[in-house]
Amino acid sequence: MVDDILRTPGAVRDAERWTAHNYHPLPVVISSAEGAWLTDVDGRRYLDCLAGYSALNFGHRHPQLIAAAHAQLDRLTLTSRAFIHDQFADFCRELAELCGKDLVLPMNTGAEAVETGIKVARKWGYQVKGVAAGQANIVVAEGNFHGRTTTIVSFSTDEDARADFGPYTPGFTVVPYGDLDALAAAIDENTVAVLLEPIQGEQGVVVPPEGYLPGVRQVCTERNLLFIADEIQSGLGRTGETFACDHEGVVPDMYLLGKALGGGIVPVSAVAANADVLGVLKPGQHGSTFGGNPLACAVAIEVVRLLATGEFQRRSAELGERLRAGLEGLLGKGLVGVRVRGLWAGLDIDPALMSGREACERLAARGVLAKDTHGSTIRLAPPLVITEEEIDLALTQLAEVLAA
Ligand code: IF1
Repeated sequence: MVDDILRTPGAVRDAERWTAHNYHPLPVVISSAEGAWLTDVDGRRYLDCLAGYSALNFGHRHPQLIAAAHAQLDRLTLTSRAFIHDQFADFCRELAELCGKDLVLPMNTGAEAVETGIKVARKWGYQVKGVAAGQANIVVAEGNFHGRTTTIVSFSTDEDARADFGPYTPGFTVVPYGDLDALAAAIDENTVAVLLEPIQGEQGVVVPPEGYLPGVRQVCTERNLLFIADEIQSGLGRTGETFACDHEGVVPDMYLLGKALGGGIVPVSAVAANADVLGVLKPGQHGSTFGGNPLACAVAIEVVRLLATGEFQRRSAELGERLRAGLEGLLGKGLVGVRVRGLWAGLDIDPALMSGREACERLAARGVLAKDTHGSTIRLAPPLVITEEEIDLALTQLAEVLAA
């Protein structure tokens, strides 16, 4: 069983020898991948039900994305933003149009998009809303995950992510997720924004109560503050819509995007917002060496075009219902909780049975790769190219792990 997947002790031990232990990976050493399938150094194949934490929504090495990368690699890879390049305007325009926003600010990692959103919201607060200098605060949710920088972990409620990284950045108010009254009560004259995941990923795919997101939208409009939606994991087709906010027809003031925007090939993130918000930034006030580079733009343009057809959103919605039916059929057979939105599921395993980690080790031994979040909760997030048969395979293996 689990020992079988330890047949690559050399490669696993070598990896652990030379790196900081900020992860506890499964002892699986991948060497190639295509679509929803990974192959390890011994030729064993695994169905990928993590998809790089939703960075691989289009599967491993999607032909259209790889072709765009190859073509750009043979032409131009980096200029810095000191100059313009011929992929830049198309990327920014097509992404802005996908978001229904005036402007896009390209960065690289999700955390950089979140940091950009925080900085822009604060500057907007001082220059547009008229908040007293240095007094801006942002309302965030318990159970949030927005990245690993010292400012972002300053408002984390996860001690593993936060402990011993102080002194912490002030200016954040934490409220219970899904509680609109608590959120409204936390707003004061210095509040410039509300920053939320429309669905909390790392917390275990926690979907807020119906009406919560529309309520947040209304409160932000009424109280003149920015609704910042972190769609870095929930966006770009994962939940069966382009954005998770779309499920309730909510349009945030800022979309924070990342992960799948880079097609699983290069880190690409972005902030999309209207000119009255992103317009507060003047030359020299924000940036990054690689943000909006030619290779990133060439790949991300194709990602936006894949999404523009609606095909991946439809697949996620339709196949998500098959996933939901299968998982709900396991309630009482080892699962005590199931939350599904499109091809994104949080499963609470009966803690008396096993931990999430143990379940993932047993799934790996059966050729299915997934990742636990906390305790006995695991997240399933396969590439949106997965087929019905592959979903059934994952469900069968899960049922057998739970029954064993
Ligand atoms: C890890 C999970 C964690 C994110 C949301 C911003 C970011 C993330 C909603 C930052 C990143 C990644 C980070 C990675 C594991 C994974 C993750 F939720 F997806 F499972 F950690 F909670 N907003 N999530 O989910 O984006 O800077 O990483 O590009 O740090 O272990 P990033």
